[in-house]
Amino acid sequence: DSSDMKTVKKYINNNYVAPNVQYTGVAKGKNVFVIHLESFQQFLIDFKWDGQEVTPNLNKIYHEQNTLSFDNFFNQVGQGKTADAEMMMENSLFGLPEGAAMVTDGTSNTFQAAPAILDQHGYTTASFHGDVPSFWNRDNTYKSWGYDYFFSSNYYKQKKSYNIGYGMKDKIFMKDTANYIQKLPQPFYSKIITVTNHYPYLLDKKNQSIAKTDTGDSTVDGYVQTAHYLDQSVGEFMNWLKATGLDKNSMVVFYGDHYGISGNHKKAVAKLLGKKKFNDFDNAQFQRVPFMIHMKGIQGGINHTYGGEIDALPTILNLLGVNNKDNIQFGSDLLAPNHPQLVAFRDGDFVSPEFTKVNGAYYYTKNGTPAKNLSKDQHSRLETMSNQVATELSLSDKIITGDLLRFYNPKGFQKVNKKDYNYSKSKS
Ligand code: GP9
Ligand code: MN
Repeated sequence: DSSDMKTVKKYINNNYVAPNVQYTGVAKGKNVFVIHLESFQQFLIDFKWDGQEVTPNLNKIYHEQNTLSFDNFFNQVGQGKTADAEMMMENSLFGLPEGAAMVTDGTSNTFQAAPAILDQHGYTTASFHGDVPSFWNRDNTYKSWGYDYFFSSNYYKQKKSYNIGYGMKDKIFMKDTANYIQKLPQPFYSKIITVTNHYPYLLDKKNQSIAKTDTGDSTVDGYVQTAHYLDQSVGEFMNWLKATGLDKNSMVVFYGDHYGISGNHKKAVAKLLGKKKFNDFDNAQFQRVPFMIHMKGIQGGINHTYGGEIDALPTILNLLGVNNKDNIQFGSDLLAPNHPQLVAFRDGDFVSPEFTKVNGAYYYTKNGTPAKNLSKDQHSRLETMSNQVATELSLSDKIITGDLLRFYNPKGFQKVNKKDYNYSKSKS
């Protein structure tokens, strides 16, 4: 009830981390592209196979001076996979311990999500995805999040040859999406959800331009091929952005939503990475995904701060000059000097620069050796971190399962009225 909301608010206030003021508003009024790189892991960046870079376009963006890149950014999803990533990226709330919150609570709950927040700042908001609108209950959840538009499969030219694996081929999807984007009033906030680099990593012959890997694990070996294709679609999209001049007044955010290769393929991964072993600790470190913010004139570089998807929204809002002090968000600005470098996994494990918790056991993050003979101080720090992770997960769960945001009215925020939104394509 509303007293639970008070408890949450108190916790959020007490743990508020002020953002980096040097970056406040550097992207004020810019268009925003959030490009969802399906199943894309950080290890693919600069990875070579068959004498080729697997993702040359993303590598280039990663290393550019006008890109803020993060190399210790983790996915924090649970069973909800993509849906959990979307929940964290746009609400700074965790997914649930089981199921997908977008499905179980997306329709009825009150949210204070990125689209609704940016709407108050004059933004038009749109999400793009080539799959059916009902997948992950997006067609209902996006209304609760305040998306003005949701362009899903009905809005795209459909042909059998346009699809592979899970849905539309990224290159075709991106091209059609660009046409819609050109018609959006500016400034806009747009989310573009790719899908070709999704298990089982299928690609038609014509689009294959790098060889499969040779681990012998058929679940793994197609991964570089679809990642390479996704990268090409990103390259084409960036060229389009330049050609239209939109690159001059836009900020482009890239993120990987979750792993592409699960912990069930340790042998193959070891071979892929040229390592002797790959254990559960290594798999926890393997949960790094890209997070890159690309914009003309931004002071970029590769930032080593530990963080994750929960931190994306506070980081983006600060760049846009939007104050989030009154919002209920569990992450904080990744550029903040005091950013707490504690990355919660959905099961209560965590990663931090010093310690990693895997299956309840502690390791040194640097070398993966078990953390034994700890000092009193180290011990108490581990306990504090474990408690903090547990507290934040459970408070976030309370918000979602108790629909607590309906009791909370942040200053200047206008409640979303779901009835104002309709994503069905009118048949003409
Ligand atoms: C489908 C897509 C896949 O619409 O977003 O979701 P995932 O299986 O990665 O959670
Ligand atoms: Mn996904």
